[in-house]
Amino acid sequence: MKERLQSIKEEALQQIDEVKDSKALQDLRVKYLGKKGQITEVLKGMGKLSKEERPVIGQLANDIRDAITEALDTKQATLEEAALEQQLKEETIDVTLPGKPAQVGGSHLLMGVIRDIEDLFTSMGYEVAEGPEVETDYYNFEALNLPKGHPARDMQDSFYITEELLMRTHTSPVQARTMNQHEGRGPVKIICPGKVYRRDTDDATHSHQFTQIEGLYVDENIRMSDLKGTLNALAKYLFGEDRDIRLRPSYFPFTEPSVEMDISCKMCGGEGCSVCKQTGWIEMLGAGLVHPNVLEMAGFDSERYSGFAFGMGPERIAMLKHGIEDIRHFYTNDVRFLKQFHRV
Ligand code: 2NL
Repeated sequence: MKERLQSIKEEALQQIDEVKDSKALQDLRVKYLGKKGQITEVLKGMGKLSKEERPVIGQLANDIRDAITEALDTKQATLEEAALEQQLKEETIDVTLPGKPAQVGGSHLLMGVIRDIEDLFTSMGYEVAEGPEVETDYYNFEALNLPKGHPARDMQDSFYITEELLMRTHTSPVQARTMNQHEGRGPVKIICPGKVYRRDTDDATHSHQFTQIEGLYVDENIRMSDLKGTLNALAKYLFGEDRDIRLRPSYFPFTEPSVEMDISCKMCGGEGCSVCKQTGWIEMLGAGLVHPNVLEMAGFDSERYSGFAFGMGPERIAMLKHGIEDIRHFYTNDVRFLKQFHRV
């Protein structure tokens, strides 16, 4: 029995030494130490031994099992280390290779124009006001002196949701709502940027969805000269100190009198070119003094209060500033277009 155990030990150590992978090593562990392993088989025959021999053989069997266990463990550690070494070698990263640049997004050109205009007006004490894009007929039309049947309602073909609800056609309803909240007390000094919707067929100069910024200043003694000074500051801020403005009479249902503002053409210095269509002036926005009906409907005493309002299209501003010739560029979102105007 002694010899049998010794030869098991020698054979096991030999095989463990020769093993090349952990799967084979695991098989050897089962072969020698498992429930049906060779050592166990030998120990089963212990019953036939004499009383004196039993502890000696038992001790030997234990020692041999310990020796085999240790050999197995040592080998396993060696194999694992080699595997790790191999993996590290294969997965070495060349940190000197150039990286793949991450595509970083930026804010949209229109958001840049809107933020710039917000910055100017907040610096002059205005607050930014926002409101719903799905609007009631009342705030979108009625409260702005556009009663049912008014021809200007046809001028702005709208997306109706129900008889009473529609996608707002301008940001003016935000101003009407804000005036209402003031309960007849001035000043109201706000700027309202946002998306608006019209039932137009998209082409180079029309989009069924576009943006607008409107401004409103209601207080005692607000006059045309306040409007003109404000618009002059806006034009110079957006297009440069060397620009002049002029106001032409116009018509809007919610203002009286109404004006349109032109900005002097820089391309030709007033000589006349294709940008200004030979006039030396470029149309930029519409404005006027708030119609007394609009003030009264919003709860303001039109004998005591007056105000000015103006509205402009950020798309138009951006097109003039950057020579963009098709409004659809703002909404087709071709990155080659967008990237040219990325700001942080
Ligand atoms: C344009 C012209 C304009 C207004 C908008 C306004 C709002 C209230 C009262 C009176 Cl609550 N007026 N807004 C006034 C004049 C012109 O927009 O051509 N926008 C692109």
